[in-house]
Amino acid sequence: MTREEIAAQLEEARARTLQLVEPLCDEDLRVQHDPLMSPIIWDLGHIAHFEELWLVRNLEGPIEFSEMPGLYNPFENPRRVRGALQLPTLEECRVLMREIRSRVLERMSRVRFDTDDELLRDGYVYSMVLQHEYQHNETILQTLQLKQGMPYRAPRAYSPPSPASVDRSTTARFGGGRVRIGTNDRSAAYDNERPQHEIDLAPFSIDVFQVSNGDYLEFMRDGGYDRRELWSDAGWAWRNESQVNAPKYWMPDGDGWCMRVMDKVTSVDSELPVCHVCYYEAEAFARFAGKRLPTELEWEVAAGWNAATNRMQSFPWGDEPATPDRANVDQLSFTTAPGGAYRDNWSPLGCYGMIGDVWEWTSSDFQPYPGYRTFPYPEYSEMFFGNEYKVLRGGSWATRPGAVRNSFRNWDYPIRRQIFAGFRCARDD
Ligand code: AVJ
Ligand code: FE
Repeated sequence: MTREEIAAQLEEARARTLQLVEPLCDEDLRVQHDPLMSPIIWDLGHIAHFEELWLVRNLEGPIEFSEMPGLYNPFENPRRVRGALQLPTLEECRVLMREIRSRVLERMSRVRFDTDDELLRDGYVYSMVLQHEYQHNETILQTLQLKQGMPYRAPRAYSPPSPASVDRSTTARFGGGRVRIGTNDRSAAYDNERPQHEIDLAPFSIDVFQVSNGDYLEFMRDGGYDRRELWSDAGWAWRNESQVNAPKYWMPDGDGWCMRVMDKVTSVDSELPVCHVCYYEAEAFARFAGKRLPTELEWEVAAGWNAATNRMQSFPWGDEPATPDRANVDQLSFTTAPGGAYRDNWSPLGCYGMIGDVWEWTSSDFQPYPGYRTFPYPEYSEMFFGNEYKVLRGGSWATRPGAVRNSFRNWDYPIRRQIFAGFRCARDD
C-alpha cells in the first residue's frame, strides 16, 4: 500500500464512524445505555487516542504503552464505570480527532515501509489502527441496538439481494486429512491468527447454512429452553439465572414472535439466520438437532480449505477482499439476509455465508496457536487467552470488510447476546 492509499483508508474509516453517530443527539452520545457498553463518545475518544498512540507516539522510539494512559485507557476505566467519566462533547471530540489525524499524516510522510521494523513493514501498524476503528464501529452498533430512549434511526443504504431457492438442510463433508490453519501474513493479520500450522483433522460434516430463525423456532416450540438434557451444566445455570426464553430483541406477538433491528420491528422471518443468541443457546440447539458446534479449526477448513489447490484461501470465494457485493458485511444493510442470497459467498467445501450475516459461535476456547508470539502488544490477544472466552468466526452484517477474513478470530464470554452472533452446526462423520 502507498501512503496515499493509507491516508484514503484512514479518512474513509473516520467518515463511516461519523456517519454512524450522525443521527444521535448529545444525550445519546454521552449516556451509558447499558453496563456492558461504553458511552459512544468514549468509543470516539478512544479511537482517536489509540490512533495517536500507535501512529505518532509509538513510532518515535521504543513502544511505551499498549493503550493510552488516562481517560481512554480501557483497563484503567472498565466499561461499567465509563458513564461517570468527564467526557467531551462531540464537537470537542471532532476537534481532537482532526488534530491527531494531522499529526498522524505528518508523521507518515517520513516513515518507510520497506524496513526491518515489524511495526512499520508493509504498513502493519496502519492496518492495525484501521481495524481497531472498524472493530469499535461494530461495538458502537451493539450499543445503538441496546440504546435507551428513541430507537436509533439506522442509515440504511442498501438491501441484500434476493435469495436463490436452496435446500436449507444440506450438509458439506470434509473427509479428514492434513490441512493448514491460520496465516503468516504480517501486513494485516493479528498475532492470534499466526503462525500458519499443519494439523490432522478428523472427518466431519457441517451445515451448509447458518441456523435460521425457523430452525430455532422449532427448538423453542419443542420446549428447548425447558429441557435440562439439552443444556450443559453451565448453560443450564445461565438459563435458570437469566430466565431467557427467546433470542435477545425478540418480543411475543400474538401467538408468534416479532423482532427489532434498530428502528425496525418485523415479524420473525424464518429464512433469516438466527441472531443474538449466546453460546449456551447455540450449544443447546445443536444438541436438540442431534449435532454439535464446530471447532474453530473445522470452521476455518469449511470456510477456506481448497482441496484442489491444497491451500487455505483468505475468503470463501478466493483471495479477493470482502465487499458488500460478495457477502452481507459493512453495516449499511442493517439486516441479516436469507441463506443463498449472495451468489459468490460459497466456500470450496460447499458452505454458504461463512463470511457475513452473523458471527458464528464455535466450541473452541480462545487459546494461542502453537508457535504464537505476541505482537505488538499483549492487551489485544494474550490477556484473553484461556478457558473463559469462546471463539467466534466469520463476521456479521455489522462488520466492516477490512476487519474479517477466514483466519480472523473473535472471542467473547459464552453468555453474551448483544453481539451480532448466531451459529451453524456440525457433526462427527
Ligand atoms: C476483538 C472484538 C474482542 O472489542 O473487545 C477493541 C477488539 N481490542 N479494542 C473488543 C478490541 C481493543 C476486541 N474484540
Ligand atoms: Fe479499543
